Amino acid sequence: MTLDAPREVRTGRSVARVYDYGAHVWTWALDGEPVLWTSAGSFFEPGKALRGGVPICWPWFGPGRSGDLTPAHGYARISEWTLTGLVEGPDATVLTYTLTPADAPDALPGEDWTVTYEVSIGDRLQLALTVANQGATPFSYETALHTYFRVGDVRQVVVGGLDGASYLDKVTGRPEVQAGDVTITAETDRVYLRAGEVVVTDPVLGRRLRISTEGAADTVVWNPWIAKAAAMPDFGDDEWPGMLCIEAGNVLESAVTVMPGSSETLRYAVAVDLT
Ligand code: TA6
Repeated sequence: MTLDAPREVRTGRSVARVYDYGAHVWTWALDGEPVLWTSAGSFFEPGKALRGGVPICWPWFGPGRSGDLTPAHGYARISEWTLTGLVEGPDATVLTYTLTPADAPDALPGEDWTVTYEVSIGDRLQLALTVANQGATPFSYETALHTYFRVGDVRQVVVGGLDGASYLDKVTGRPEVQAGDVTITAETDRVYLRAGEVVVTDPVLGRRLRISTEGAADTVVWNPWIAKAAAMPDFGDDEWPGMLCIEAGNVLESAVTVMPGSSETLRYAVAVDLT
């Protein structure tokens, strides 16, 4: 079994491919230059996550707050979403996807929610994930837009915007405080308790990625480095220098609770400046 082909979206300077599976933005290129990273070893099978692009982590992150939930990062990224809208505008094409408990076998009985995901493809990539609770009881979840960026050499990249932010270092398990810009010199897996504008400066590709968010409390920075990359079957051993994840969402203590009749939205936007 393989996946249905992704939708290709072309607008002005942008070309993107989006799978209905996982409502997964797989590629986005600007002026022919890929902005997102994808692994040459990615799986393309129902039930398995795609390795790269923008996986949607929902309704939990990693193994969840209990530490024992599967599938990793929740079931949204391995569920078939329904395309409910496609609007081609002069500057951007907007795809709208929905997911309901009927689409998600792992949803718990009695849950009554609708997840709506708007993907705007243009000179910027703009994502909005809205969770509406139509049920009679509050609904809590974690979420993150787990964006994989293509970089020239992760060892030369500088990530600004997190100076002074507290973070959980998932490699050591220790809480830390960021001093200055973030550079990548080893396996890096950090949940920063800050979200806002983060700027990734890539001297090799000669560009800056400006990431802005709304409705997020956390920023996750991840590069598996050598050993972790080699341990993942869907990640090439030599691919780790070419990628960096800058994720935004609400994870761990920042999990979201949506009251009955309410909704919450996570927004994530990327702009690219040439340096
Ligand atoms: O966001 C970072 C992280 O939680 C890492 O700990 C690593 O597990 C990564 O996500 C990839 O997770 P995945 O389930 O896609 O292999």
